[in-house]
Amino acid sequence: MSIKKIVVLCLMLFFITIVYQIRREYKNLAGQHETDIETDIISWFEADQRLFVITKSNPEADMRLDTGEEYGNHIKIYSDYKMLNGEPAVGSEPDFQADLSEIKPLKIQVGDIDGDGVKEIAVCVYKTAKFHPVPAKRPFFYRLNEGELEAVWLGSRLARPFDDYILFDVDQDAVDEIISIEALENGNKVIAIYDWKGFGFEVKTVSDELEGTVIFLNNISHKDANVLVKTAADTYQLLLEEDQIKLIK
Ligand SMILES: [Ca+2]
Ligand SMILES: [Ca+2]
Repeated sequence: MSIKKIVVLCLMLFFITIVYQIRREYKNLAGQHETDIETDIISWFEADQRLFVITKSNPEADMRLDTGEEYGNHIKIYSDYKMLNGEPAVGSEPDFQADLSEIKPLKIQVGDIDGDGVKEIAVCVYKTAKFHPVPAKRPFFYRLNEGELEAVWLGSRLARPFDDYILFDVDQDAVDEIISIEALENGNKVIAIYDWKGFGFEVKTVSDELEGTVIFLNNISHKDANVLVKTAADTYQLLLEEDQIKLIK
């Protein structure tokens, strides 16, 4: 073996050891603060050098909706975290945490829905509502106010039952819209876009019907530059042209 190869091998070993040590250090730190139970991250979103997560306090617990989606019980915000191989590793104690066990949180997103420059926290929850007494996914919005989680809008529903939604500034006015994938009674899907109107969200536009499964391919854990949607037919970039949704190959 040449000296060059040995040097390369040594460097690789050194790098692997460092990554392993950072991982272990962060895991240990998290463990020290979470009583003695490790936490599992169900959903996370990175914004403004902070990590917003939904965690499950008991990793052994099988917490799933009828849809198969996992839910958690706490939301936590960390400024001390690292990204390792595209996955977050949380460090010391969170800057903020709240117990949302009662409402089964399953997805967290962050965006500025009213354009005041301060980001709101969107949490998809699974619960019954007063005028719709069956468990369903519901879009809840919060803000942090003097260290407290304050409700902005606890929506009982969107226009139709939804599979998923993201926050994205699709019309580039520095305000994030809700973009959702919703189910029609015939089983087909539509993509709907909503604007915040100060008291709730209002439908801005709805796409043509789409057959089969529709999912978002990005904007899941951080803001991306565009919106990619996968349908049974193909993968598309979602654009808004004269308030109409266009899916471009
Ligand atoms: Ca805001
Ligand atoms: Ca916008």
